[in-house]
Amino acid sequence: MASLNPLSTLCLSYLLLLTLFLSLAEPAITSSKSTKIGQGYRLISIQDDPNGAITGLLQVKEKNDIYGSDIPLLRFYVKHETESRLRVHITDAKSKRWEVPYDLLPREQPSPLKQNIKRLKKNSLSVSEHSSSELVFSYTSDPFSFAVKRKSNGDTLFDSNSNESDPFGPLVFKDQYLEISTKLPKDASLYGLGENSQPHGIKLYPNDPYTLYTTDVAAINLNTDLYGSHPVYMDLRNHEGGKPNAHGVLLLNSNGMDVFYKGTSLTYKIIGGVLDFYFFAGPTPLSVVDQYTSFIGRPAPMPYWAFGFHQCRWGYHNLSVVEDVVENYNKAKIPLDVIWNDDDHMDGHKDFTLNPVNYPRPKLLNFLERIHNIGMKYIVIIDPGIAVNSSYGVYQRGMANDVFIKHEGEPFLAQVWPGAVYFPDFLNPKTVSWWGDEIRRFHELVPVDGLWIDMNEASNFCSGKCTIPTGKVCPSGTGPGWVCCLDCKNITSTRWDDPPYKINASGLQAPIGFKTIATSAVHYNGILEYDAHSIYGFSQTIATHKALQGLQGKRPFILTRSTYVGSGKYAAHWTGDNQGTWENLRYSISTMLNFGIFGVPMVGSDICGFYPQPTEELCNRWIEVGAFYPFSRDHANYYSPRQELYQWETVAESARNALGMRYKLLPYLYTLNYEAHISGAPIARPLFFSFPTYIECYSLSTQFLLGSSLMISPVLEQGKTEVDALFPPGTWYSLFDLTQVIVSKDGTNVTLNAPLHVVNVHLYQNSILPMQQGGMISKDARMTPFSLIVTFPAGANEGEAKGNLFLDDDELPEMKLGNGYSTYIDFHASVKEGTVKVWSQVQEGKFALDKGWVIDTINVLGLNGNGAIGTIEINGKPTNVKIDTTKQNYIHGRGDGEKNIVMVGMKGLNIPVGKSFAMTWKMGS
Ligand code: MIG
Repeated sequence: MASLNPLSTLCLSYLLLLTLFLSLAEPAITSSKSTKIGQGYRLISIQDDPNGAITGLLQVKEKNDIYGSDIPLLRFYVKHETESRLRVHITDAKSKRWEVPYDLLPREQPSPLKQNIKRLKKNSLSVSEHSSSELVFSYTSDPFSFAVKRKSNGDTLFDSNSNESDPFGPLVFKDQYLEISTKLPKDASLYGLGENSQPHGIKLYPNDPYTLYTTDVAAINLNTDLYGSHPVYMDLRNHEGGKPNAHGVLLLNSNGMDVFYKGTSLTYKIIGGVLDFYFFAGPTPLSVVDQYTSFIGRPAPMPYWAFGFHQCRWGYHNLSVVEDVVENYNKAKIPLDVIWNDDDHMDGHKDFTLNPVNYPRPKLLNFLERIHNIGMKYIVIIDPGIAVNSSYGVYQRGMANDVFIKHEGEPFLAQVWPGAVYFPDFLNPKTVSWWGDEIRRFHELVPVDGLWIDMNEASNFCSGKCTIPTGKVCPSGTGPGWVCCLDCKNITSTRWDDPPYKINASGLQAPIGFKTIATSAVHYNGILEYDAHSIYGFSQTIATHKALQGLQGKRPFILTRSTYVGSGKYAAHWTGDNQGTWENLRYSISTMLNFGIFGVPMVGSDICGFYPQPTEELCNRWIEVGAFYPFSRDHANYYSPRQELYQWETVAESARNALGMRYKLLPYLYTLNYEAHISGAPIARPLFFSFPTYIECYSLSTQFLLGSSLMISPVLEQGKTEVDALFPPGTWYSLFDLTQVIVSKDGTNVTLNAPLHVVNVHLYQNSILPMQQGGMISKDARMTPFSLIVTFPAGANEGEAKGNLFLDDDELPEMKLGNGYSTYIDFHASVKEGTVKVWSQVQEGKFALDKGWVIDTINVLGLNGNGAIGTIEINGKPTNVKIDTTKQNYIHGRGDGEKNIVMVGMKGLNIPVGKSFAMTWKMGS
């Protein structure tokens, strides 16, 4: 134990405290075992609703008092909101219940509850007949249940009907306990339900707990509720002989919940709100995220530099250290776009302040001017807790505007780094204005380029009702600051603090107010923290976005720890306090891929781990993975030794390789951001997004794709210099060495060489990948000439390839075509009987022409031949550019059927990116 670092000791004490707390608490009523709680409801009427929906009334069959008494009459409302989206909303028929606020997540309102409820006896409406929809709704009346089927193949996607033999019961609807289940076929692969570290990988694992409740639990983060809440899953099925089908299911509810996935069923147990289901028809994984994000909000456009590399750490004690870090990156020739400050720049850990000694403003401004001049950016952290300190302007103005969350009429008192704090209530419009004003003031003090919002689950070092102890000053700061020093009493007297059903909070059925805002605290308009807890970070993200957008007139960059359904429209996310272990390196892939499905594609984990200190080898391997995270940032804990990439010579070399490649891929990454923004397509994707029929990749969590065709197969284990990678059927080309070819006939595993500095990246056939020449900073890399890699199936007589490129002025708030500051290009290529064609179709080329961008190099891979080629014509004219034909080598798949293949490379082309071109030539034989 002596070797424990201070933070793990603190975390350990957190655990001990929690265990102690729990052993004193009442034994929990329920376990994870499913029990049938009641007899369910009976349908007593059903009718068409004027707006195209149908509504019905449900009457409870038999009341009981388990977890409170049943709501006697429910109203259900079903509507095909679009051809691919079906909504099923169930609530109390007589009174309004809590729902995710319609202004935070804009959507249709179900028709209002009727004052005079008529009990129609009509019972035979068939709502399934919405002619064009792929989703068919049906129900049973007694007990009430509903099902959703796929019209084209009759597949049942969701079915809440329970039989004697099912491990779940019928619908339960009480004020503080809602339960509903669905049957699932054995071969359904489910993804989503986070945020959760998912030790078993991306595919949901039967009987693993999935508890959704935003929580800061760094130390025990396996299979527990983490920082975000995303009650949505994608279900991918490939019934034997059939085609693969994917659909999505969102239960839009912000209350704490346990979701039990048992392989052939899934049960939600929720402690409040309503049942508001949205079914997304798919049928491909990409169309599911498209339909999902068209509903919850499309992913935010990111500025170009956000795809550069970021360096951060907690414990850059003064500005010279920060300057030194920037300098050392430069010396080590490792690219760096953004330098970050954790709370070290603050005065007494107070938001929006500067420490006058360690971060004197004139010096900081001078530093910022220097880095801004070369295109680098600067971001700092903000926590939601506002120091209770009468001489602190932010606090004074907050009090004057009455912006804080209340408890028994007084601002709710908590403790975070600055000591005693109050939490702003971002559901209050006055708070949103005040917050915007504080951000504006801060921006005048320090011209930051983005904001990092942390601790917004919300995290609190204390629990319960607290007061400031008299005659004692709470320590502020990183060490003892962690321990609660307020005088606090547990609150157990209300049904909000001590609800009848205990979700598996923190993995330990912890009280839901443990180390956060008491759930009996009150927001604007009487909204209870009990209901709004998991949207705290979301509401802060929206307020912060509004402030930055209004302020700079630029595209905001926000990094948030806590997320909810829809956060991706405003912000990027990092996966919080991970550990510097090989397991955590692996988990980072699953979490990243999940967030793509959640509509938050700009995501990454702390590279090399937050704590404890990584080994040198691990840090090498981590940058090889992290260089391909959509959001790529090295970050470390206060108590960790320094872990910037230049700290070890071997890591620096791996970083130059991997980040060097990232910086060449920036135009591709940025185009993927555009795709995400217009269609929800994740930037980093599980392989099944591109290979939905290839069942072998359904649970693959050790490799991933960037876009549709670039596959990363990293080393994730200690001591390994090879990696056993899965290659879905087709031809794959090594991006680091274009002559290395893998032909995977029906899908195969290939053992790849992966010495310490090597990460394997492969480009799939039929692709055109736009790249540039890289550099030390994205601003410079962005102005270098372009190159295209065109890939055909190896040696095919006939083949096609496609790719695209989006370019724009990345400072503009919107990312779109048609504003005069953007260009979009479709690249095409074909080969047929020895004739090769490569061409582009440019939309709105002016922007690219004005920038002077040119294509310098084109490499066409996988062509059948021995090396001789005919004259290359560009736009009908012969060209005399330098042409190389290079023999390509099969490292897998060479066999009788394989032909000799070559790569044709052209250099010095000088083709304007902004103008459509066409080139053609014949392969010799
Ligand atoms: O309780 O600001 O996840 O990235 O370095 C720790 C200090 C508070 C948690 C964040 C971490 C950050 C740290 N913060």
